Amino acid sequence: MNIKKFEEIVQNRDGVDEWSTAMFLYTSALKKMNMKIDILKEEFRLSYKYNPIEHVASRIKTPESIVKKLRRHGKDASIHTMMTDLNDIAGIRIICSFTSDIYMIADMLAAQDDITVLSVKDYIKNPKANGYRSYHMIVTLPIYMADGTLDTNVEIQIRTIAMDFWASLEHKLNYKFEGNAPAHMYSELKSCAEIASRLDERMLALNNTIQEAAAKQPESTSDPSVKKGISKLIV
Ligand code: 0O2
Repeated sequence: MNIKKFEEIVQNRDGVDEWSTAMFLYTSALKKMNMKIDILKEEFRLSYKYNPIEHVASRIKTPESIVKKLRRHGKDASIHTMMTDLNDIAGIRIICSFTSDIYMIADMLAAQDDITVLSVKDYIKNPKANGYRSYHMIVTLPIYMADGTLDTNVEIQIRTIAMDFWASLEHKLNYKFEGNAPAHMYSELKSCAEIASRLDERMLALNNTIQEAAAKQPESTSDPSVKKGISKLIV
């Protein structure tokens, strides 16, 4: 984010405050990202009869969470530091079926002309000590306003259903115990992370076997009368 340009734009607008303009930018960036993901999903459905994306969730970080994170980083709570120091004010989470889908989606988004990848954290290849796995990208994309263009950051988290299941429970545990849960709960969670990782590997291997078997089968085994009915419907 070009903070000087942002501040200039706000100054030139009578009666519009910094916070509303910042939120407008982040909300617009999320709308653009959601649209891009929707288009990818549609294209997959149309061209490959396959949907690598199970679901998508997006959110704007709450003011409380912004202040807490700035404090954690030893920064003062201001709109200026929020915009220069935090990359996840706008966040989008993409849940995929298989680990291979994660890398495919990440590559497809990174290849889009108006998306610039600022950083990547691959917690799948390098899981966190607590067992957290997910693929994180900080990207920036242009938001065209009436009086200028501002590149706006979005954090994209891409993970499988199993990784998401685990992360939700871990988040719940830390929220409930404010980071001080009994040790046995953390070790149980770590063990669950390993099971989730094995599950992802086995589901991917099984899916690959199914795909290979399907590729060897004759094109369709469906009932000829059903096929005839379909061809009547779709001319
Ligand atoms: P929220 O409430 O989800 O927005 P940081 O290390 O957090 O100071 P950075 O660089 O943003 O700074 O960290 P990172 O590792 O890229 O993590 C960013 C986000 O990933 C977090 O945002 C979480 O959403 C998620 N995340 C990272 N580690 C874990 C984890 O161990 N467990 C779970 N459940 N989620 C994790 P916030 O701001 O922490 O929280």
